[in-house]
Amino acid sequence: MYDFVVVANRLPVDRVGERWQASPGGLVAALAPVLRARGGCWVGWPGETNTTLAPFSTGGIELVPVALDETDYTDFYEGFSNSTLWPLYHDLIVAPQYDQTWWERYVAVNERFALSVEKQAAHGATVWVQDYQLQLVPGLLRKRRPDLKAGFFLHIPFPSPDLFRQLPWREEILSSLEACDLIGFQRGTDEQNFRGLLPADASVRTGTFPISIDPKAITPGDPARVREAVGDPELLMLGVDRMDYTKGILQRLLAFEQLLESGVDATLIQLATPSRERIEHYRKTRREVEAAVGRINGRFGRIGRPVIHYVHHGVAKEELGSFYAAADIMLVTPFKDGMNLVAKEYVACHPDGSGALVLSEFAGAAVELHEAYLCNPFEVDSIVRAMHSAAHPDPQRMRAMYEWVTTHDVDAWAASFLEAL
Ligand code: ADQ
Repeated sequence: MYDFVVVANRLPVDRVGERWQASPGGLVAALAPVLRARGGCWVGWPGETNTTLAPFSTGGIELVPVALDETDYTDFYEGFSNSTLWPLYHDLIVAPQYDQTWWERYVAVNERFALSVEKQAAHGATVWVQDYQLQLVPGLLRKRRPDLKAGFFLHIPFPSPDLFRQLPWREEILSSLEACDLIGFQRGTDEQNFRGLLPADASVRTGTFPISIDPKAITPGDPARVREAVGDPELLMLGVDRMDYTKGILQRLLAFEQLLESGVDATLIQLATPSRERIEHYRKTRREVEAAVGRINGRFGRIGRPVIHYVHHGVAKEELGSFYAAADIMLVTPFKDGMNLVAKEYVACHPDGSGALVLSEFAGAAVELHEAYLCNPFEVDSIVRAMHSAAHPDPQRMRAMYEWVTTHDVDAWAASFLEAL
């Protein structure tokens, strides 16, 4: 039995051959010390369907796997989580689908997670539930284990009340979240949107806790090698994203194309990790991005000198630092984003005031990183204007952001949430 339980859709592990290896990430980095100090465990899905595993430990963290079968994956994960909630909470960039069967699976899988937590949690334990896939867990725990203290953190945006009210199962989700001792949001706007759905005298505690990165885990590496590999360009721009329609990758490419049309000599590296590839909207996003990359390279590239270097697979964290450090301009242009850690990782790789960040007003990170070159990703011209400004950056702006990111790291984030809880 544990006094502290973190529950998230995913366990922080990946299978490497026959073994399970801790997968690096800010959340684990922040929570591992807390889990160790408080004798805690992490409940989650190991990332493979039809895999039933006994609890095990890796990297000094106790892990409790929850099994998902193929139907759970399609209806709970791809369906309700990523084709209903994800687009709804990102302000309908694509239309959410409302499907009773998916909802029923979402309920069933949330019950399975809650049951696993109940088994692991000691009397009076603190449970920290992560993200939109598990919004029913707090309500289930409150009913069956009123002794537990439950916190919930939403990593993605919370939509305006009018959008949220579209959801056929809005009452169920709201009443579960209201059972929390504390709900954390990325931005004040998310918190206000949520509170807008509650009666004025509602007693549930909410707060704003912008997530951050572990600056020690991302280091500049070898930027010269990256620049050399792409032909030592005059101006090097970079995009790093999951291939997701929320990230505004196509708009960014169109802005880059416009910049080249205006005679600016620049090269772009776009790293895109494959994501949710069985969902049609994600496949469409990929097709559009790849068509644009091909077209723009066809128009402006020369043999051996493409203007866009595009990679559609994950890049190791150790290597990512070299790309960040090499880039003169980082392009972060999501239509909507809870926070966007890529923006903060880029800043962390520029301690000397070099570089410039073009950042969407609609990323949670814009609240803290207001020294970035802000743009409206729905207006391609706005991205182009920000690119032009960022081509002649004021080093004070990057220094100010570096100072902020390194003093407001993910440890501080976890500590502030847990203290408030
Ligand atoms: P994501 O939507 O996944 O996260 P983000 O915050 O940018 O977005 O985190 C992505 C992470 O994956 C970063 O640490 C980045 O380094 C890594 N990554 C992205 N592309 C990569 C690539 N091509 N190769 C290798 N690594 C790559 C969700 C929300 C965000 C919120 C986070 C954390 O959507 O808004 O900031 O959770 O709360």
